Amino acid sequence: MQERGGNGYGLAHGHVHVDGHGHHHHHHDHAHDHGHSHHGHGGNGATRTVEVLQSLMDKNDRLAERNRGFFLGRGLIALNLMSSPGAGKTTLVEKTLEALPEDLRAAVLIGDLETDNDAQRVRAKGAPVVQLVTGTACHLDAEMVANGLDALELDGCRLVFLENVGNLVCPASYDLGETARVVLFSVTEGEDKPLKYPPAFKSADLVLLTKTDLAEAVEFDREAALRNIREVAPQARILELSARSGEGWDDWLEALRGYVPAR
Ligand SMILES: Nc1nc2c(ncn2[C@@H]2O[C@H](COP(=O)(O)OP(=O)(O)OP(=O)(O)O)[C@@H](O)[C@H]2O)c(=O)[nH]1
Ligand SMILES: [Mg+2]
Repeated sequence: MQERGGNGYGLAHGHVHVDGHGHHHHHHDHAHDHGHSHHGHGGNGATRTVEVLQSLMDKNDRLAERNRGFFLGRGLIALNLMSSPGAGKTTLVEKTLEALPEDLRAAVLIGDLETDNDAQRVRAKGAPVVQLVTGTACHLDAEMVANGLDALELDGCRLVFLENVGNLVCPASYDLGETARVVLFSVTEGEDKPLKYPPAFKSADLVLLTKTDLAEAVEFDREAALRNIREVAPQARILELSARSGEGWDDWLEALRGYVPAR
């Protein structure tokens, strides 16, 4: 286990869990983040907040470029998985690891506010995995990913899944240097969610409509959901799938294969 130090921006969150043995609680100050909540500080305070945020984002973009170079240099495809809590990110990763052919080995970075539950689930599939415990941060950032990559065994891997913190808002603002953004949206969330939480959808390359096996039980209005996704994310490809029934799974694996250039 290693821990990141402060970086001069008061952005000191993010523990890296490599071994899965519990977690340590250190109390950092969290003068970072929550990009949309800095209202009403008044006067100079507000100006200062904007400046700090701007330098934070500049720094993130710089580190994201570095991650992008790292991925490119190693021939790795990095997919940033975003969704609201429980839409099925970890389940998707688990089942994908089971289904991937030998020549598409994958490693996994997982961000959660607390616990390494997800890393344990993925580790059980035999893939290299690092849990990033973000504390109070509602997203992964490029620095956390860089630190996680340092601790990840990537030899022989072609894919890296970056499972973001469950949240459709904050993660969208942070470039991680990923190859593509994959947004999961489950049929149980309500068809209007893309309209209400557009940030993640707006930057998605691929939207996965998940848990289609539950569509009937929740009287899911497929046409309305697809219309809403297309309205907010006209650029995105949409796939419908169920990790439970296996529906749509071939298309997902084919899409993954499509991201990975032949060697
Ligand atoms: N019926 C059904 N349940 C699913 C499917 N995919 C995931 N689930 C269930 O949905 C719940 C949440 O799944 P996770 O994979 O933990 O979701 P997550 O997005 O990783 O959640 P966070 O990391 O907490 O944001 C679990 O109980 C899964 O078994 C699916 O395709 N069908
Ligand atoms: Mg998860």
